[in-house]
Amino acid sequence: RPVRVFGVPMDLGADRRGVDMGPSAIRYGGLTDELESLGIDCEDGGNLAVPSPSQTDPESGRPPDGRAKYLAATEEVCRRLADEVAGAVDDRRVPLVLGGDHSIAIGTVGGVARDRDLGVVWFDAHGDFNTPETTPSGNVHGMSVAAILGRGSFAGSDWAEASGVDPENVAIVGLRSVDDEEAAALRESDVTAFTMTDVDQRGLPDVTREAIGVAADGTDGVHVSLDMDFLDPTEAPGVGTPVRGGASYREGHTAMEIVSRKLGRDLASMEIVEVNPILDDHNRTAELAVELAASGLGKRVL
Ligand code: DIR
Ligand code: MN
Ligand code: MN
Ligand code: MN
Repeated sequence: RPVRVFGVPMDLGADRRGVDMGPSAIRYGGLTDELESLGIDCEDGGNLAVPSPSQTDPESGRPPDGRAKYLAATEEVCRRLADEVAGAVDDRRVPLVLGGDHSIAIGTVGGVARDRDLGVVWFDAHGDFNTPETTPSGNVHGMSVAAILGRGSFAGSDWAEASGVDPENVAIVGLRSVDDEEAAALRESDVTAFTMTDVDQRGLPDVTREAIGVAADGTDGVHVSLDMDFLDPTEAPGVGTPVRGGASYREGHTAMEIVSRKLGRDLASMEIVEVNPILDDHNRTAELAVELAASGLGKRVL
């Protein structure tokens, strides 16, 4: 199926500057050529305009009882991203969104879920399940799953909760760094969470298949959100918040190959985020992102 790529040079949702260069690094890593070589019609929808931190007030949009830096600016970008992504879906193209920090998932999911019941598989070292009330950092990239599900002060916000995604159709894979209150919230929620301990014990293929099953059950499509810190920092050093003990190079490919084989046409959209070229070893992490996008979109060895 044809793809439309969007870059979202967003770094308002994270502490380490530089993740705004992720879309350029991934394009420079050869994304379009790689996908075209698979016979995929790949159109570049360009980059969305994102204000820089110095242009915006970090306190603007802050909820009364919580903390969430740059929330007003993040909301504004996510609304525009949702419109762009919905436009791609209308044109029967699979949106492939390049980050930027993970806050952009709120916009991607908002757009893809507009005309359907969407499930989500979230590959990440982190839960991204904080709310403005529980966040230790104030960074929105650590809140995107909570925002999509309308938790805490995201409840009732038409930009962050409009997806209608059911927590029972959300699965997170790769967890190894979760804040205390965030962990308690995840445990009591209907979200399915697989830690690296689950991966150690059951193996990544088994866990990934179950995660996809959860997201696909009763929905009309699945969004795959890949935070590059899902991978071990030895393979993906260019991320803002690396955590030891992540997926290996082969496990990354295995996860994406299973996404492609098991979901097929039910893959509604894909997103690759948190590539930070400033922290990278040459362009290694972006090049790996390109490889994983190709595997997720159907590349086979034979
Ligand atoms: C941390 C880090 N849990 C926070 N989150 C990250 O700031 O809420 N998510 N890095 O990708
Ligand atoms: Mn994340
Ligand atoms: Mn449903
Ligand atoms: Mn992460």
